[in-house]
Order: sequence, then structure tokens, then C-alpha cells
Amino acid sequence: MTSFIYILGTAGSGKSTLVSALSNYIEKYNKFCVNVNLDPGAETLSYDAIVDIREYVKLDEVMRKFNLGPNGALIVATDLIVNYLPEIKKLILDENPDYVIIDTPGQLELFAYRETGPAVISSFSNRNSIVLFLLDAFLAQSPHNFTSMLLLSASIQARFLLPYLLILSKTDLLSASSLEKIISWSEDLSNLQEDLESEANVFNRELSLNLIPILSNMSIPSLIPISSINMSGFMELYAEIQRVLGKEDEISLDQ
Ligand SMILES: Nc1nc2c(ncn2[C@@H]2O[C@H](COP(=O)(O)OP(=O)(O)OP(=O)(O)O)[C@@H](O)[C@H]2O)c(=O)[nH]1
Ligand SMILES: [Mg+2]
Repeated sequence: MTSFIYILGTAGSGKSTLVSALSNYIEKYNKFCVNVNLDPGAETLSYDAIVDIREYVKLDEVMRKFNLGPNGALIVATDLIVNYLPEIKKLILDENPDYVIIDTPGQLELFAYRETGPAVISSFSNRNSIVLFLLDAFLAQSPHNFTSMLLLSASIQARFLLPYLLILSKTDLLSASSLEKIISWSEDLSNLQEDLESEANVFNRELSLNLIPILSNMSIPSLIPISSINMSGFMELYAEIQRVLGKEDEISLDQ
């Protein structure tokens, strides 16, 4: 049965690089993966895409036709994706893949908070789907940033209502101690709270501390640290994807 893996995260968090790394990794287990680019603003793709939305929605044409600058055109271009969903779905399912890995626009808010994201998911399949939400480890090193990222991820989780994994990307950029610190925050928010107490900026400190009780009431999944450069964490990530999708047998069967 075909499963859909949606890669979401803020601009530059490593989404497109993960599409390429994850599909290469999964294919080692003799699973057939296809990649889909839903980012009309992508400059170049580092992976083969069975569907590239830039062939349907061209940013420069949108700019000319609607007399828009690049940011306005991205909003319209992302909205226009919904017109092509039945055609795209057919192209994907005709291949009968095990996994479809879906790259989403850098401007997370265009996909997540307008209609396109939910429309894509309900068109492709509400079942056998999972969201991987990327937190950029380099940015997550400050306790205030990390708190904001958790809040954003909880908001995305509420918006899509799909099984959901929280991924700490680019961990190769961090020292072992910085990585451990971030993991300790995610495992126990009281560790995060403690480090927020020494945040120098009063406004950041107060805002983040006020968010801790809210975050404590939400079910935040454990963080999966990965690097798409040195491939650390991919075994855990793939195992977790399979567990959530109910395909636990794949690794043990195919290894
Ligand atoms: N060191 C390191 N760099 C990474 C990793 N993953 C991605 N990058 C780099 O981060 C930058 C952004 O990566 P992308 O994969 O383009 O990120 P994105 O989220 O698709 O970016 P947008 O689509 O523009 O939002 C690139 O320079 C990547 O080479 C990683 O695991 N480690
Ligand atoms: Mg990208």
C-alpha cells in the first residue's frame, strides 16, 4: 500500500535535502519511493521528482499575469497547486510506489495556513500519511528559539491532524553537548524552563516562559535527531516512520 510522507519545516530547514536523503535511504530496503516537488519557488532540485509542480505553475508567468512581485506570486502559485491535484495524484498512483515523499514550499505558512496543504492531503490520502516537521538544529540552540519552534510545530500538528514526527535536522552542525542540551529540553520541558530563566532579553524570556505551561499540555512527540549530510539518525527515523504507518516488519524483513 502506498504511504505518503510530507516534509514540512521553516525556510531553509533542510526539507529538500531530506527528500533526497530519505528516498535514497529507503530504497536501500528495496522499497520503491517516488518524490514530489510541491514548491513552485524551488530553484533547483537535488532529487528526481516524478511530479515537479514547477511544470504546472510557473512563478515568472504568475508574476507577469497577475502583475505581482516574487512574494505575492509565491502566494498565488501555491494556491494554484490545488487545480492540478487530481492529475498529480493519478501520476503518482500509476507508479504504485511504496512511499511518496513530498517536498513542500519553503514558505511554510503558504502551504500550512492557507488551503493548499489540507487540500493536498485530503486529495492524496488522509490515511497512510505522516508529516515530518523539521526543526533546524542550528537555530534551535537558543532556548527561546527552541520554544518558538515547538509552538509552531504544535500549530502545524493541529492544522493537519496527521501522525507526526518532530525531526531535529542538520545535527552535524552541533557539538555533542549542544545536541544533548536540545534533546534534554525536548525530553523534559522543565529543563527548557530552567535555561529560559537565564535568557537575557526580558521580552523573549517572559514570552517563552509563559508558553511552557501551554506546551506542557500538548502531546509533543520525541525529537528525532538527524543529519542528511552524514546520514546519522536515519535508521531511527525510518523505523519510526514504519512504526507510525504500521509497517514495522519492513526493516527486519529486508535487512
Ligand atoms: N550541515 C547540514 N546542512 C544541511 C543539512 N540539510 C540541509 N542542509 C543545507 O541547508 C541548506 C538548505 O537546505 P534545503 O534542503 O534547501 O532546505 P529547504 O528547507 O528545502 O529550503 P527551502 O525550500 O528554501 O525552504 C542547504 O545549503 C543544504 O545543503 C544537514 O543535514 N546538514
Ligand atoms: Mg526546499
